[in-house]
Parts: sequence; structure tokens; C-alpha cells
Amino acid sequence: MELDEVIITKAIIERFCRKLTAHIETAIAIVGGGPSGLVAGYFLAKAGGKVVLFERKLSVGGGMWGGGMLFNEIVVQEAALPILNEFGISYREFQKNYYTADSVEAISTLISRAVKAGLTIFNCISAEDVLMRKSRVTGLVLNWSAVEIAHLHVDPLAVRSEFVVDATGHETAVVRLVQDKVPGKLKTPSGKIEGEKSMWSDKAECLTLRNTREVFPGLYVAGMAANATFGGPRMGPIFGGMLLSGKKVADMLLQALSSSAKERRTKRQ
Ligand code: 48F
Repeated sequence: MELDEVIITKAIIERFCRKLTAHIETAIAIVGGGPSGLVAGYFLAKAGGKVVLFERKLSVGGGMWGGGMLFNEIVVQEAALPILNEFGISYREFQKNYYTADSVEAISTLISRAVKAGLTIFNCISAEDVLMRKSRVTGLVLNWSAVEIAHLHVDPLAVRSEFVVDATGHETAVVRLVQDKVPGKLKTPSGKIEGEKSMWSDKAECLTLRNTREVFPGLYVAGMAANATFGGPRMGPIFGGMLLSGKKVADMLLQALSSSAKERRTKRQ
């Protein structure tokens, strides 16, 4: 049978539009497809949550591909091995509490397993703003990254979600938008972004977990963005904290979703 270019074109347009339309209203919208965002998306999707992830770049994966300084190996400490096991990522002990994994295997597996678990990922889409209602984040304002990169004057579109996760790494892009544009204060000591500190791997890894939480009504932070928001140090190419942070934010959001569903039921009665 002869292949028809018009049918190929129609197939792509129709399928993509259906996928995007299905995610205009979701329970959770994650911004950033690095390790923390992907792990969060995986566990949320696995638990049956309606979740979508938007990534600015063409390739999902954030800062994991390049290991440390382009030496494509990552280090993971013992506490995060259950997550590597859950995903089926191979690792080897280097010495006690230091395990290494091939960064390409690690990140490609996180992406693949997250999608297979039901996470829908849109690449090349940037969050350029949030939707707000009375000091609450209620969704995202999105544009094609190509529009952003070319500085084209094109209005964005918006998606509504019950909760948003900022998993944008060092950039802390969504929290920054909220700090600058949404009335109210962040749940940080100063009410503003505390700012990332220089490298201290041990402290940073513990703090990444502690700092993974709600930072503004409707907005959670995970991964390096959590430390940048709450003033923790950077950790370098050790990734256990990122993986555990993704799992923690997913658990917190599942809890928050069940509480808000209960509240809605009580109001209806
Ligand atoms: O930076 P990134 O990998 O974040 P992470 O999950 O992991 C941090 C580590 O990679 C590393 C580290 C660890 O040990 O410190 O840096 O916290 O991934 C963040 C992703 O967010 C995307 C960005 O392209 C990257 O892939 N991103 C940033 N801003 C936006 C965005 C935006 N406005 N809209 C959509 N995606």
C-alpha cells in the first residue's frame, strides 16, 4: 500500500491535539522533566493520578544526561537504591554508600518507565506564567519554547490543575513567577526565594528532602528547585536526593488530592 504524506500529517495533528486537549484540566501539572519531575510523575501516574509534565527542551531529562562534567556516570547513595530498583536501573557499588549508574541508562529509563506508567510528557513547551485565583496557583500559562527562544510576540495558552509542581532545577522558574506576580508570600522564612547556596553535598542531599513541600497554596517544589527556594546548598552529581524528592512530592500530592476530594464531598452533603 502506498504511503500518503497527508495521512501521516493528519495522524500526527489529530493525535497530538487529542492528547493536549485531554490535559487542559488535570490534577497535577509538573514543570520540568529532570530526575525529580520524572520520578514524581511516575509515582503519581502509577497511583492513578491525572498528571502531565511540561518540559522546555526538546530532550527530556534535565541535568542527568551529562553525569558530572560530562563524565556520564552518576552517584547515588544507599538511601535511594529502592528507587533505582523500582525503575530497574542497574548500579554498582563503588565503596560503602557510594553507588554509580550509567547516566544515559538512568535517565532514559526514568523517562521510559514514567511514560509507561501513564505520565503524559509534552516537550518543547515552557511555563511562562501561572494561573491564579485569590492567592492560589490554579494552573499554568504555556507557550512553545520556540516562541520563547525566538522572542516572538505570541500570546500563550493556559491549563488548569489542582496542584502545580516546580521541578525546574536551579532555575526555580515557577516559584520565581509566583514570587514576582502573585499576591501573597512564599512559605519561606523571608517570604521570598532564599536562593541556592554553594556546594555541600551531604547537607544538600538531606535538605533537598526537607525542602520538598508546598511553597505557596497550590504550588509544590521538588528537586534542586526545593533547595534553591528554601536556601539549601547545591549537591553536584549525586542524585539520590533528586530521586527521593520526586517520590516525596508524589506522596504529599496524593495525600493532598485525597484531602481535597474529601472536602469537596463534605461540602456537597
Ligand atoms: O535541572 P533538572 O535536572 O532538575 P532536577 O530534577 O535535578 C537537578 C539535577 O539535574 C542537578 C543537580 C543534582 O544533583 O543539582 O542539577 O531538580 O531539570 C529541570 C528541567 O526543567 C526544565 C529544564 O529544561 C530542565 O530540563 N525547565 C526549566 N524551566 C522551565 C522548564 C520552564 N519554565 N518550563 C518548562 N520546563
